[in-house]
Amino acid sequence: MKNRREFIKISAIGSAGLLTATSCSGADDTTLTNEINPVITPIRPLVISTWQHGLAANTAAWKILSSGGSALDAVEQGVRITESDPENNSVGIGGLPDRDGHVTLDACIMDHKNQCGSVAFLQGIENPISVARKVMEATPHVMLVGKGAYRFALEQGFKSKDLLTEKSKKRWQKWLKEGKYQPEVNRENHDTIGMLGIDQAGNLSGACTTSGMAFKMHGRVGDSPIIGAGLFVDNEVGAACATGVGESVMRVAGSAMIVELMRHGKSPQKACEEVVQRIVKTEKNLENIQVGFIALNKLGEHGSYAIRKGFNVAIKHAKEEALLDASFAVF
Ligand code: SD4
Repeated sequence: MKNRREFIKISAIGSAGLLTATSCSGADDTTLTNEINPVITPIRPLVISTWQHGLAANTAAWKILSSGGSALDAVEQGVRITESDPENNSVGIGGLPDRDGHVTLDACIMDHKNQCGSVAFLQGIENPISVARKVMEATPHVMLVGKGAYRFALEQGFKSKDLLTEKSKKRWQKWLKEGKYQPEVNRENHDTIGMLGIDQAGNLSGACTTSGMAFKMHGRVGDSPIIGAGLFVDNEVGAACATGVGESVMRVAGSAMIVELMRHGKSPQKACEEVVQRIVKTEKNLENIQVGFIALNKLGEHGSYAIRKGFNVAIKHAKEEALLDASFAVF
């Protein structure tokens, strides 16, 4: 596994070969400018996603991106892999339940035309990201929640399924004995998948999907389905998404803020750092909180940053496939 310093080194060497990379991928040779390189050729297509499970999700997304498909299709198909993995206990089937034993899912998706769709507090549907996409494409709304979202999913042909696996049920039963029925703020138990992609045409999209904080209060919804908090895409500028304690992300409108900072000239890395620092400055309960962000701009430049050690990011483009350790604000 490469650490960030090694990766930065590779990126710097790699920038000399970008023209080759883009012509291999069939992308056009549009040039854009940024603060470091006066003229650079965008790296695309490219996909970046949160945590180790992002590697498998990126592989699915890459199949679409590398054959000229859209970033929107890529991010949807990518995160579906994680949603459908019963061994992952933070997303889709196998997700840890709330304190009453219900698996409740949150997801959102956003494309390059500023269109977005979201579902929250959805139960019994394995792939909430695809329901979110249907909300975006087949309704005049952005967000459906709870029973309304479930009914809509069934109407759209999604199948109902029990999402509580034996493994997750056992962990919940153990928590009931030890957790005193108190929802826990935590720094470990959150591995949402957020994915950002840029396609050969230079269009950005993003997706974010989670079962939320383990053993949360029934009815609790985090940042992940909230456009602007868990995810934001602006095709003129870039895209960002979040993982970790959703309450902390929502309080700073995290992903929208990162995109705005990029609009005003910050690199994806600097923009992630600034928003994490805002959380660090204002959160009272910092020792129990982990938050990580990833960001991508129109040049294919990306960044990631977390409150504390342990957050990692999966990246894939024509020249590289890697899992990178994100840098962080506090130990
Ligand atoms: C939430 N942000 O529900 C989600 C949890 C998460 O990585 O990101 N896990 O607060």
